[in-house]
Amino acid sequence: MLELYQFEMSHFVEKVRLVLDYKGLEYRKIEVVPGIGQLDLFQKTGQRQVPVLKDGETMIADSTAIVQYLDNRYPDKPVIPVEAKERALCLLLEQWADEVLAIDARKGLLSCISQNVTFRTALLPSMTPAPLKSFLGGLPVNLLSNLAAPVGLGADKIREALREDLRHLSAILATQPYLIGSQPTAADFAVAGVSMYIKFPTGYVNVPTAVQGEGVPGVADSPEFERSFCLARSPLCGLPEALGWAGEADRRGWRSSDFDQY
Ligand SMILES: N[C@@H](CCC(=O)N[C@@H](CS)C(=O)NCC(=O)O)C(=O)O
Repeated sequence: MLELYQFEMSHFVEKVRLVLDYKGLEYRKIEVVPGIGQLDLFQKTGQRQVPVLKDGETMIADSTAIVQYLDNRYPDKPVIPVEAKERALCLLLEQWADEVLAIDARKGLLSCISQNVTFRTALLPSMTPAPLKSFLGGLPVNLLSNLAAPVGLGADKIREALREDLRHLSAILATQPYLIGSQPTAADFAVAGVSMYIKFPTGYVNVPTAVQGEGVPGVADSPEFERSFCLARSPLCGLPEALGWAGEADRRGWRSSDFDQY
């Protein structure tokens, strides 16, 4: 069986899980212990980041390389278009998702962590000692925000960058169910995966209950993005029944009202 070396909360891992689920491939998740587990990964692959996919004797690092490997090795339900223009658009959007949206989303999460006690404590690893948890929870918001601002983590700037990202996605999705057209592609899975940090889904992966449905203020809770955000974050949900994905949509907490338009 395929093995996915992962961190449950990694948004690049999420991109790969979505593709594996969409293709209906069985896989076993192997949770990597930060630090020591990454040394093991380094010995196996020459790099220390997740995701890494193991297929028999083959090990592939990097979410984009993994998605390409999966499409070549398991061509049913392809996610990278064959037609030249669609393929180019798909790969460009995937790259934008990985290198722009993912960074904005990560900054958004950091700004939530610095501003919100619930985020700060809920996202700490479960084995974090209680005294450290309460120390971090008690740090004043102003102090953390001031520390974050010089490295481009000002909450207003991040919120505006994310809103702009979502507006671009909404404009594309206003006239078609998926980013490249009528079928989901690697671009949709990349956007869906990496935007996990903008708004944490409900009933989905092992997200702590305290942050489920929560996210970057002014983005995750904005009525303006209620619908576009759902499409941007979870493009797969566009036509779950047609894709035989009704059960998957339930598991992931997507509401049927999200799909009314289709
Ligand atoms: N370009 C890589 C990025 C992977 C990445 O940034 N992984 C993070 C988790 S989201 C990681 O392993 N961080 C641990 C580290 O850098 O030591 C991909 O697309 O897979």
